Amino acid sequence: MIIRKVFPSKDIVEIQEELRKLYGDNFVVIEINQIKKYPLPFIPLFGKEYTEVIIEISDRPKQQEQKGFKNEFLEEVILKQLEELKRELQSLKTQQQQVKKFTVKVVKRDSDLKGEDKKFLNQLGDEALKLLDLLYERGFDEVLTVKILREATGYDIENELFDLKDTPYKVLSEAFSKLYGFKDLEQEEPQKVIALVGPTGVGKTTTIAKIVSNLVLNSRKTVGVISLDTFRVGGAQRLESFLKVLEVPFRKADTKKAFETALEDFADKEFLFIDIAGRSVYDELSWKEIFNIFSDLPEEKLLPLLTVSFNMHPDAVLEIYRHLKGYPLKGLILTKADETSKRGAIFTAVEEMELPLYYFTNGQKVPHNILLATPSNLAKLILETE
Ligand SMILES: Nc1nc2c(ncn2[C@@H]2O[C@H](COP(=O)(O)OP(=O)(O)OP(=O)(O)O)[C@@H](O)[C@H]2O)c(=O)[nH]1
Ligand SMILES: [Mg+2]
Repeated sequence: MIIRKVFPSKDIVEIQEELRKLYGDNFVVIEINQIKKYPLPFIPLFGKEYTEVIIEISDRPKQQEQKGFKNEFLEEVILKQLEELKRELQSLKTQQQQVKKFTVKVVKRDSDLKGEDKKFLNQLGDEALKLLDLLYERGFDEVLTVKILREATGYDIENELFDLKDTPYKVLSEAFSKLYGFKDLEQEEPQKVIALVGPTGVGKTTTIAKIVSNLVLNSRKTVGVISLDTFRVGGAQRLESFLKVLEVPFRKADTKKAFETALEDFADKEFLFIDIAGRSVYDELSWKEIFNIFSDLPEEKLLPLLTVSFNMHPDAVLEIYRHLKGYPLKGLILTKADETSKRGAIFTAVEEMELPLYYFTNGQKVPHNILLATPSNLAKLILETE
């Protein structure tokens, strides 16, 4: 006799037990189906899942092959359920690994983070997490990373997560524009005396050559350059030869008097650059001498730009800044972006100095390897892969 039974349960072992209670061992499962039942016929609403089992009941003791058939069938169903469980487990494992990977990072670098910041980091969506990884990879410290991510993300109510508001390039540009100051030298009032100051070898002279080329060749500005790098053999020679090609007037000045004469000579120039040999922060006398040369210039005329390289440790940059704090530094130039992938590290110092950014340089080629400091150029430098 073939009969059909419907069970509210989906658990096949439970169903088998029920059947066994009813028919002992004298039944064979022929078919199992998952079905849906609706309270109102023909209206497919509020359906509930049931298991339909078709069995054959026999009066005779059960034969071996029938048992085999039933077991085979059950095996197949159980295997299917196991497969599903396996898949679910696998997906849970992957999720757990991701959480672990992320937690390790946060725990490793969260020494300075407040509780609410840690909570924020643990609520980031996939795209925001990718950006978090990138910012850490670029050397941004954890406090800055949180600040940038707070600007870059919005709350997604549906998923209860903070995720990127737009593409990484756009969100980074926007975040940087809010967090740092950016200035364009060409928008400065005319006849500023621009002096690049900083440690030895960061690229001050090379950067002056790049800026001057661009001002003269692209913006058709009138420029003069004065070098205070007179005590080193050949200190000013390369710059002088380069400027000759550009037909930019150049003077060397080793005294305050010579400097003032050069200033008078260049009184008609729109931009005036001062090249200074780099020196140690500890050489205070030498810094005093330099700023003494500028002392008769009205402060609003002088634009000393601290020049440091992306590959310097932020503490080293801050040490220089603190030593020079008595002087009127007005902005920053960051050089050698091409020499490190950790281009975010220096922003710990940038944030503390609160000086606006003027230029980034990214290579030795004059005049090409220079970028105006803009939020979007900074975003490009941060997103760029080597
Ligand atoms: N990779 C790389 N090298 C640069 C960059 N800017 C300058 N340099 C190189 O850095 C070296 C030093 O450059 P300078 O311009 O002489 O540096 P400086 O700051 O004037 O040095 P001092 O006058 O000695 O204080 C040179 O070999 C430049 O070619 C840059 O953006 N990237
Ligand atoms: Mg130099």
